[in-house]
Amino acid sequence: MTDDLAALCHAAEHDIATAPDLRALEAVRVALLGKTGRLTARLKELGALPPEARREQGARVNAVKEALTAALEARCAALAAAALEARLAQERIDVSLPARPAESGLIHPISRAMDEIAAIFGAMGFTVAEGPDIETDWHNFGALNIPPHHPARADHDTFYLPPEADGDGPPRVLRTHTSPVQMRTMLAETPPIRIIAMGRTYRADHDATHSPMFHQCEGLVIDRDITLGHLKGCLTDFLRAFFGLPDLPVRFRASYFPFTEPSMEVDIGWNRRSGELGRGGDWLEILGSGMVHAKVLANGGIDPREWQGFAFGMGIERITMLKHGINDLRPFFESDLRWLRHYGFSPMAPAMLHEGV
Ligand code: 2U9
Repeated sequence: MTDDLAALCHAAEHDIATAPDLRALEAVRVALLGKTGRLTARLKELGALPPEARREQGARVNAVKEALTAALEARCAALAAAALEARLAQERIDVSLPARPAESGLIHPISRAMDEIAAIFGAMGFTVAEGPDIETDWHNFGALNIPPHHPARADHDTFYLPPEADGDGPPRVLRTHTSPVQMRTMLAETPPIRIIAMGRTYRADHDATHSPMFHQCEGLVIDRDITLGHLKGCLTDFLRAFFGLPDLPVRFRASYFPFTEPSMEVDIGWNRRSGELGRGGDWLEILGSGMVHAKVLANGGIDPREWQGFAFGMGIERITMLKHGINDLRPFFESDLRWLRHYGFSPMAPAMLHEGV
């Protein structure tokens, strides 16, 4: 019996010492000390022995149990430490590796153009003004010298909105240009005023060169003794900075807008055949401008005998397409990731004047 117990202890110590991993060690533990384990069986046998023999044999079996439990614990700790070592060796991190480039979105070319426009006019002392997309008919048309049956209304293909729930509010439209933002600024502030207004505008027009939602940038300068010379210098500087061509030819041509008098359309030099901007011998219309009409100043609460100003307006899609050689308007708003990855701009390289926009 004693030899038998010694043999069991010896064999168990061998099994514990040679268990290759934690799973094998657990199997050894269960085979010894589990419900039907070999040592558990010895402990159960003690009950059948006479008291004297039970005390003696009990002490022996318990000593073996303690020794084996300690051996199991020691082997378990050693195997766990070895497993951790192996994992650490395998999962070692090389902190000297360069960082993986983070997945990043890109800036839409329209947003980029608006950032560039704000940077250029910002350097000339303009601030950016904003206003609502849903406008009153008066702010969008009436105040700008476009009364209800004026022919200019026909060009705007306006989205008219149903009256508000109580039916008492003013007639409303989706703004057809950003001009109401300038009108609101005139009403809210006193001159001198030097602002640009950029954002979404809406016209019920949809084909290869027109989108029902597009973006405009307009500007307004009001001060004492502002002349056509200021207008010409400001827009020439802007166009040369935006297109990155310091000698870009710029031409001013008489035109008509209800809100400016006199009015001028602005052309830039390009080559009609190659599409290249610059001294190409041809002219391309790019924006509209003029001295703010005296009636429009008065509608904005500004005395035209004391203050003068100029205003201008341009389509942002159009100047963006020209700058980057994009020949189709439609993909601007189709959210096609292939197009966006091609024409998008890194958010890590914001539009800054000192780097050249
Ligand atoms: C106020 C006074 C005057 C804004 C102006 C234009 C000329 C113009 C068009 C260019 C292309 C719109 O996107 S487009 O179709 N705009 O030609 N806009 S002057 O004049 C204003 C605006 C507000 C209070």
